Amino acid sequence: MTEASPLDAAERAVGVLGAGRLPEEWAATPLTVVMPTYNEAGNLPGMADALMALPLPGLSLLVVDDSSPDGTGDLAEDCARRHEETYGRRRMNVLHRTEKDGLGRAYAAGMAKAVEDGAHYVLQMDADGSHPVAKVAELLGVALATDAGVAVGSRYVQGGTLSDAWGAHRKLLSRWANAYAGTILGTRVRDITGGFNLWRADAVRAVDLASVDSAGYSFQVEMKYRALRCGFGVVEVPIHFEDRTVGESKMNLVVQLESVVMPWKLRMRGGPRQGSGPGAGSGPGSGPSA
Ligand SMILES: Nc1nc2c(ncn2[C@@H]2O[C@H](COP(=O)(O)OP(=O)(O)OP(=O)(O)O)[C@@H](O)[C@H]2O)c(=O)[nH]1
Ligand SMILES: [Mg+2]
Repeated sequence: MTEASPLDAAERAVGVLGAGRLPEEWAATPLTVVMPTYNEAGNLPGMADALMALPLPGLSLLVVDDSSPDGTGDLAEDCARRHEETYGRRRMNVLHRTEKDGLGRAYAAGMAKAVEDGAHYVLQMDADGSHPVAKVAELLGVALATDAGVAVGSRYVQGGTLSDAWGAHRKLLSRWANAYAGTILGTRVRDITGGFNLWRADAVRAVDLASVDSAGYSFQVEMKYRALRCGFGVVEVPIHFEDRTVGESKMNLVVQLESVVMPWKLRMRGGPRQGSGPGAGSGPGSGPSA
């Protein structure tokens, strides 16, 4: 695997981005943002508006709602209609699921549908405003410039920052969770637990979503590990991570426990071998360690 620092990759991409806009053909890349929602009525419309306003005509949004009691699913349908009127074409869709089934299952369903429907790239993004909309174009630019299978919006590469609303304890816990999973799995991805990740369609297909084990937050770790095992390049782009200001976290003890156990499960089980993916060995940035 060719090694290059994530910053090199970002710089190259920014070079191509010029004044911060992607070249026209790149901006038109079919990209689907997959956004799982559970009780995000206070956040979703603003997120959808901000995404639609990006200079990325190829971008569409797929909301995956688990029958939120606060009506997020209906609100998302209203947004989709409004945007259809504004842009003269359907740019937003909603996948309605019958019950709360975990963030991992919601992402798996949404990502599978996005690729099935023809997306060349799929972006995982939370609805709570933690992930910066302003970084979407850069992630796409970096992925296209570097041929990485996965571009991670990273809190833990140089230039990445965390919300000041996070106290020292929470910051430490997040760093520890990354070091824990990374060490057990032997990867050098700095933000392996992060949830703001851009996937190339062939990498999504290669990881085989139907067989992913994680129901909750360990989905992020399991997916990146699978991509590395398939030989895809993973590159990290620094982001600022904001704390949610509206709505409530869905983190609970069950999903936290799953995150503790999952790295051991993955390590024992192994997974698809490196070199089996079409992007094998070609990606710069943080690859699997030897
Ligand atoms: N469809 C669906 N979405 C979910 C589920 N659990 C969480 N989400 C969504 O996944 C995203 C992340 O959830 P959060 O509760 O913000 O989790 P987090 O970001 O790890 O935790 P905080 O830092 O406390 O916000 C949000 O958009 C949630 O609405 C679920 O079971 N089903
Ligand atoms: Mg959150």
